[in-house]
Formats: sequence, structure tokens, C-alpha cells
Amino acid sequence: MKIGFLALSGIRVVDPVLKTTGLNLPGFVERSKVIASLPSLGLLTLAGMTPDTHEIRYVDIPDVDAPDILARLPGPFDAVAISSFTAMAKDAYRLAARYRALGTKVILGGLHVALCPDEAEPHADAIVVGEGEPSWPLVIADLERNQLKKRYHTPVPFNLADAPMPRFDLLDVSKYNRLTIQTARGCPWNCEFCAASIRLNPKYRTKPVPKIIAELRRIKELWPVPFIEFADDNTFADKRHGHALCEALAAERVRWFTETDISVAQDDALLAKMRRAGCAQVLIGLEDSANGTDGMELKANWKARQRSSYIDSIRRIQDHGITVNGCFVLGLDTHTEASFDRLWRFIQESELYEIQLTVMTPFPGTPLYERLERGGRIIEPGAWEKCTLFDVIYQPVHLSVDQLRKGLLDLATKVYSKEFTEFRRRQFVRRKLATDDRAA
Ligand code: B12
Repeated sequence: MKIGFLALSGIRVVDPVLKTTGLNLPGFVERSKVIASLPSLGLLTLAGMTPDTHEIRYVDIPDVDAPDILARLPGPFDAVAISSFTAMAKDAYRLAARYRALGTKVILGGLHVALCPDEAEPHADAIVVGEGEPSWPLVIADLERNQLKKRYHTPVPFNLADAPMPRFDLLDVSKYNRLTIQTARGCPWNCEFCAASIRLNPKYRTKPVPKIIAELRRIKELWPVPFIEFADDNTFADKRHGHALCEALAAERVRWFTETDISVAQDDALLAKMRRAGCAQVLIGLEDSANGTDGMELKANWKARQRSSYIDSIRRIQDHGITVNGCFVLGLDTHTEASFDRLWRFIQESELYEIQLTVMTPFPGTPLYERLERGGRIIEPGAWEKCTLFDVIYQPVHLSVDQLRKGLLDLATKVYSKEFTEFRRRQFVRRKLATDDRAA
């Protein structure tokens, strides 16, 4: 059979003001360029589990509504596997409809389908809920017999020791400025707003280090000196695994970026190993260090308890030569107009190398969504295309929607200005040189 693995790529914002102003801010443009071209690791993983008897192809589709899309629709395929994030769910459904009209079997999966299976089911011949790996062999077997079921769901957490080798070889690697590898799945914490892999399965798991290195070496066969992004929610939550991973990576001579939590700052030996292993940047959800994060992490209020040590922790990490990308969420229920200024002061004091500003986003299927829905605070239920992390889709408590939009834009204008971006870069280099001098 001919099977297409179709990824909806690119990044999105709906709000026209943010689109024109926000996306043109110097620091923002830089970051967008870096991330916009990542391939879908979920689909490459499933391709890696597909028997060789099938002819398979991976295709990135940046715009489902491009004028000549029908003429350029990749294929023909007997079946297509389409992935979904919430912001592109409707694009995925439109793409599915086009293929179904041609008689191609459509299988839908991914985060949005897992979060809204009843909505997704009518748009596909089959949907996969939760992690893809446990269900994919069943889907393929049923596809071969022309007996697809409407829904597949294997809720047992997938053991990453059994992870297949993703089919990186299906990519034209020259199109990408980084490739992804997953080293861990899930997160030990449960933030109310989180719509990442803990929603596929709540159990935190790590991938055996030799498997990670094997994936990296496979990539290096295609791209000798790659830049890697670990597609994890929290790479270093398990410190023992983190140490072993960095020890193994040190010999590989690659540079990488990852997402983790602030607890890495408490382990100097790990930070030193991360640096030696090629870590360029860690992205850490600080959410709102200036105004408070009480109650946001639902298991142990963990984030609120770390807050007082944030500045010190950022410096400790950056002093090791690893830049920190601090992520902040605007529009939390505690936020007032004064919060934007408080956050701006914190950002200046923090000397963070990189900053990500987003607005609180109630993704469907999250505890946050349920709470806001109960309170009648979701402005346009079902407007999934606005789940971009930048568009405001709920009614804040102490702010109007316009105040929040303006607060985001004003803060972004300051944070991503050329002057402040350069200032942050200089501060990082200055502190690093000073630390190296002290160590020499
Ligand atoms: C890499 C990445 C991207 C890449 C995506 C490339 C691509 N086409 O996949 C880029 C940079 C383009 C991107 C863009 C966006 N992203 Co993004 N991204 C990530 C990131 C960092 C890793 C995702 C990943 O690779 N996971 C590992 C793989 C193995 O997991 P997976 O994709 O879930 O796949 C598994 C299952 O879902 C399933 N599966 C997946 N697809 C399919 C399909 C079929 C048919 C089947 C059977 C199964 C199946 O099987 C896989 C194995 O178990 C996550 C954050 C994180 N830490 O996870 C955010 C994340 C996924 N992104 C997010 C968001 C919001 C966006 C944007 C909307 C941002 C924006 N404003 O533009 C856009 C949306 C773009 C889009 N194409 O839809 C949110 C999504 C939340 C949600 N529920 O939708 C996340 C969770 C981050 C967050 N802060 O919350 N992103």
C-alpha cells in the first residue's frame, strides 16, 4: 500500500494586530525562524513502525488552504496518517475531507485527537487516541485487511525501551535547521494549563540512553553536524537519567536545546555535564515569577515553591554557559494591569538570554479548560484555530481582553526590541567571561 504521513507545519497567530506587529518584532522573528521548520516526530516515529512492504512518504503541508492545494495534494495514497495539534485541528479535518473524497483512507491522531476524540471521529476512517505506538501495528494490520475500526486506544503507558527508530531518512534534511529526538515523555508535574504529552498519558518515562544515542547517530548519517531539539516536556526531571544522557552525549559533539524545569539549577555537576554534552539552551516555564503562580501546579504547588529562587537559578544555569529561555504566561487569574510592569522589571533583573511571552491558553481537555468552561469564561467555544498561545480566547478576571492583548503587545515590544535583545546577549557574554575568569 502507499501510505502518506502528512504533517501540518508552521506556526500560527490569528489576531491581526499581533500578526503584523508581534511577528515582526526582531527577537520574535528570530525565534520563529528557528522553530517554524521542525518536522513531525510523531509521524516519523509511526513511519518507523510501518512494515517495509508498504511504500511510505512523509510530507510537510504548510498551508491546507493554498490556492492550488488540490492540484498539488501529495499522493496518490491508499491511506494517509495526519497529525493534529489543536491550532491546526480544523486544517487537519479539511485535509482529511479532501483525501476521503478521493477514496483515500484517513487515520487521524495526535494531541488534539487525543483530547477531543468525539469531535475528531467523524472526520476520519479511524482515529488513534493517546500515544501512537501501541495502536499503530493494529491500525496497519486492520488497514491491510480493509477492516479499520473507527477508534483505537491503548491506555497502557508505552515503554520507551521499545521505541522504534524514527524514519529520519524520509526527510529532506536540508530543509530543516534542527531535528528532534524524544528522550522522555510526560512530566512529573501537572500544571493546570499543560496540553503537552501528559495529556496522552500521565506517566513520566525516560528513553534508555543507548536508544537516544542510536537515534542521534542515525541523524548524523544524514546530517553530520546537526542541531538537535529534544521534543520533551521535561528532560531532566529524572536526574540520574539526565547525568547518564549527558555523559553519553559528550562524545557525540552535537549542540542541542531542550525543555526542562528549574530544578536543574540545583545540580551543579549536571549543569557542567550538560554544557560538556553540547547543551546550548534550556527552555524553562517560569510562568509568572513576578506576580505569583500559586495553585498552578496541581500535584504539590511545586512552581509556586520554586519562585523565590528563580533569579539565582537562572544565573547558576547561565554561568555554566547554557542560555535560559524563560517562558512567561500572561493573563493568569491573579493578573492586573500592574502585573505587566512587575513582570518587565523581573525580566530586566533576571538577565535571561531568551524570553517567550504567551497568553494563558485553555486547550481543550486540560483542567484549565474545564475550570474556565464551568465559569462561562471561554469566549468562543470551539475556536481551536485561536489556540496559538498568543490569541486571547477566554475572559480574564482582573483585565479586559483588550487590556491583556495590549499588555502582551507592549511587553513584547520592549522585550523583543533590538536594544533589549542585544543587551541580553551582552549581559550573558559578560557574566560568562567573568565566571570563566574567576574559575581560571
Ligand atoms: C516540535 C513542536 C512543534 C513543531 C511541530 C512540528 C510538527 N509538524 O509536528 C512546530 C515548531 C512546527 C510547532 C508548532 C506549533 N506548536 Co508546537 N510543539 C512542539 C513540541 C516542542 C514537541 C512535539 C513533539 O515532537 N512531541 C513528540 C512526539 C513523538 O509526540 P506527538 O507529536 O504527540 O506524537 C505522538 C502522539 O500524539 C501520536 N500521534 C501524533 N500524530 C499522530 C498521527 C496519527 C495518524 C497517529 C495514529 C498518532 C499520532 O503518536 C506519537 C507517538 O506516541 C511540543 C512541546 C512538547 N514538549 O511536547 C509543542 C506543542 C505540541 N506545540 C504546541 C503549539 C501550541 C504549537 C503552535 C500552535 C504554536 C503556534 N502559535 O504556532 C504551532 C502549531 C503548528 C501545527 N503544525 O499544528 C502545543 C500544542 C498543544 C495542543 N494540545 O495543541 C505544545 C504541546 C506546546 C505547548 N506549549 O503547549 N510545534
